[in-house]
Amino acid sequence: MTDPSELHPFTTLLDLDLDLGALTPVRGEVTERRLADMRGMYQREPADPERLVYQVLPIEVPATNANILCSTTLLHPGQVGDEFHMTKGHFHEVRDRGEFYLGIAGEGRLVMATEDGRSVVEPMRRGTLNYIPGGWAHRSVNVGDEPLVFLAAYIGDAGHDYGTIEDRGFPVLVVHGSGGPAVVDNPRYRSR
Ligand code: S6P
Ligand code: ZN
Repeated sequence: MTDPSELHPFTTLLDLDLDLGALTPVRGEVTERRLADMRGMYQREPADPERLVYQVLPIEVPATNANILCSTTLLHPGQVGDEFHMTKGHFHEVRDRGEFYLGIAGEGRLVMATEDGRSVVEPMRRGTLNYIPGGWAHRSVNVGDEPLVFLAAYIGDAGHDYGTIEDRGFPVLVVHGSGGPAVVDNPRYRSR
């Protein structure tokens, strides 16, 4: 096993522009997700697949249990039909690995679900700390007009299982209702 002390300590200043929701600097490769990367995840097929939905800006350290992995996500505002912009969502490949999100800007909802179909929806905004226990899939949804920005931290070897969500979906959706954001059952959810 590598000696964890070989990784040099560092400080990353999250220089936040509250108007743009932009964060700098980035340590590592930015992941961009467009509607085309999320085929079949929204109820309605989008007309503009090239639309940028979110970026994940990592603070890269080796993905081992000696480390806590961190990233910020910048989820742009918008809708596809009634559904607000959202992340793909995933279980951790190593199911029992936990995570937390610290809200930095914007207004969102964190949709969480277990494999046996239980679901919980929690608020996200500047200053919220969402704790995601192991075994709970998680997806962020931007229900506001500004970018939703949050910092994620999780156990190094967690890994990402996107396939289960691609196959089954989440039990609930967050949609634009007449009285604001509403949580509704997902008609296409495949329970086990
Ligand atoms: C990683 C953590 C986040 C997400 C990011 C994008 O465990 O939950 O950094 O990766 O918010 O979501 P997704 O579902 O596309 O990975
Ligand atoms: Zn995660």
